[in-house]
Amino acid sequence: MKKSLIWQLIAAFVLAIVTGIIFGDKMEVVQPLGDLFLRLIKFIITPLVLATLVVGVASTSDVKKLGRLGGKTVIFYLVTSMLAITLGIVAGKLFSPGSGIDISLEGKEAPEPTETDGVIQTILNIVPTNPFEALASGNILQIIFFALLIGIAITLVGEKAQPVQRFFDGLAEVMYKITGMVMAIVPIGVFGLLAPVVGEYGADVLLPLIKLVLAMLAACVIQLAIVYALIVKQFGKMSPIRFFKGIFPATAVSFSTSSSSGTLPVTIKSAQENLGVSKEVSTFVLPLGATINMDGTALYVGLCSMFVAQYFGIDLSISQMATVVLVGTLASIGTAGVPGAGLIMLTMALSAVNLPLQGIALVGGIDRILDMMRTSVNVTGDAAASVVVDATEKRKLEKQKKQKQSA
Ligand code: DAS
Repeated sequence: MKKSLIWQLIAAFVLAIVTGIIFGDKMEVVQPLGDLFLRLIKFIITPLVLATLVVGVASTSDVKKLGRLGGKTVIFYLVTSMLAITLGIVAGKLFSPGSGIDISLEGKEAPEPTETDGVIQTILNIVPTNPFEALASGNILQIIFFALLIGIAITLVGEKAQPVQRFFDGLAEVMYKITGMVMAIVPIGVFGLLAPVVGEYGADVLLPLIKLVLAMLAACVIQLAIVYALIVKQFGKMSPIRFFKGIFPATAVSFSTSSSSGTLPVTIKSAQENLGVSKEVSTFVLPLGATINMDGTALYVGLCSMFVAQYFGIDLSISQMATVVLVGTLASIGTAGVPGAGLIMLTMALSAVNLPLQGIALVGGIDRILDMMRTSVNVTGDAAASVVVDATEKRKLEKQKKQKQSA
């Protein structure tokens, strides 16, 4: 990645914050720049994920290796999500953001109770009944399922399927090229998305809930600067500085768009070009992560469950907190990486422990700000997973090579 892109992104952030503070909600005039950028990266997602994953799987031609890749990835995601939700609960205990706040719920409607699909239904939902509908609706989990089967079938069919593999090879290269073209306007997109948000959410909106915002910020920083830094260093054998610098474009785009799925093209390109993650690993781990791995959201669900309980003067028992951890982790698997997804997961968690759903109305007013923070953690967590899985695969290959040489 060009060094200039980092500086252009920092400049875009600073300009967005300064102009947002000075001009307030007048900054909505630049919203079309952000919307154009968002449409451009969303346009890339489906063909990029489908083509690159088919090529990745077909080139692996080792179903056992695919199973190993999938197993490592899912275990990584479940462990970091449960860590994150526990961190959120601890932050809620330490900061007590819901105690003593002066906000009235007069006239605020409670949303309808929402329940998780349950483990079986969540897994069944991964199988598309119509793959073309999955492509049209951008259902990433179903696209991944479809791409995996195509890739495996290409390998099993062999020679006759070569034209199909060449088609997806070509499509993958074309989509990488288009992603590179769109990456050139990332700073403009970040500015167009961020400035109107800064202008809209002034101090008057944030101050009443400042303890919650600060608790969320502190917990996100811990998840990023301690959990992920330790993980990439220990298991990814990568310097945390190199990791955070390399993934910065994706962290910046996810912060501005509040969409893990929307950021996916930038995450894939940053992981490959800046972190050296192989195409085979990045095109499998990252699309999967954009949908089922939401550490930031899990952290937010844990923290806000504590916030709501404190606001209503309810003491959550250990078993209720355990329920929040389990429901939050399960809900994150079935929830798409789009803006506001976390609010749905929070509704599920509050329903599961019978906390008043009016609590959603309390945090809904600043959800966009909290969403920006949790989505950045979601995407950075996905990238950390790709670094670790890639490093362990490379170490395994090295070991196999040495064994062959010594044999
Ligand atoms: N915005 C979601 C995402 O894209 C996260 C959330 O809403 O919690 O990951």
